[in-house]
Amino acid sequence: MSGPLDDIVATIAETAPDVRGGLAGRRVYESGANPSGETQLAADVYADELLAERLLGVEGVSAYASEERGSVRHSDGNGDGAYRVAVDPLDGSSNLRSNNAMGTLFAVYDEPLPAPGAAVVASGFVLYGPITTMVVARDGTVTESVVEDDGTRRVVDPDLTLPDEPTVYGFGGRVPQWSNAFAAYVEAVESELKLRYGGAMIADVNQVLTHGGVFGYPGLADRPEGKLRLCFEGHPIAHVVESAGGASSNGDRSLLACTPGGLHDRTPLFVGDERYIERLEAALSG
Ligand code: P6P
Repeated sequence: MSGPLDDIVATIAETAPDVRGGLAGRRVYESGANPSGETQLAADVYADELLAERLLGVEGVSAYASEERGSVRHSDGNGDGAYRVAVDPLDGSSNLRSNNAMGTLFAVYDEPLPAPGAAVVASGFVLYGPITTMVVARDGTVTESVVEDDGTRRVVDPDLTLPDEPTVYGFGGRVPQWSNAFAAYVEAVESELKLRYGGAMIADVNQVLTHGGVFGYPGLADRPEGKLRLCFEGHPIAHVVESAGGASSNGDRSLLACTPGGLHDRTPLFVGDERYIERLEAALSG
């Protein structure tokens, strides 16, 4: 007997082949921009529309929000559903033109959006890499599956946990815009780990989940809040990584302890090995 959370996850998995199948013909930019002022690819809009329609049709879902939309869309039929889904339909879509990995990222909340991180009850992502995989975090456990062409899932890791031995790191933003404290932290990290940065958070964090290490996109001199959105990137990826035994931070505390003022608020974002997150917070606290 499946419940609403199972149905939400299944709907995203079943939509993944349609999203992936629609990428090739949608590498062109739309005339508009998303609420964060970023240019939109036709693929961004296509994935968002597919996911909105299908997720709002799930019994128990009362609202859908996405990085591509200015406001929350409420369902008609089941407006009193317990669950609200926040989605980054195509995280890293700028990688489409260079044919590099990207993904769909989601968080399910049991409070109205924008909600505190503590209201996240499930999270995960679909990674469109050489194969399509799906990672889901629920009830403290992270499951990794291969998503087949028909949208069914084949579990490949029923209990995905961050490797004890960290190996890789990846940090976004232009180096001249990093704070001196962050630059000093990175100088130590780069003497210990290997650089893996590909411009799509989901793919980069999946490297961390696979090989151990740390990923981040810091606050910058010209953008103190950083680039990534708390609702659509911070909360879901923090919920996944913390559920896998890692840690997250905005530089000061867990991203799941953060509450956005607005739906598209940005945040500095760090996830990965607890020891590297602790060192980061110490480095930035000075
Ligand atoms: P930059 C993709 O646009 C994204 O939102 C994240 O997926 C990714 O980590 C970051 O921005 C990449 O930003 O500045 O390296 O292009």
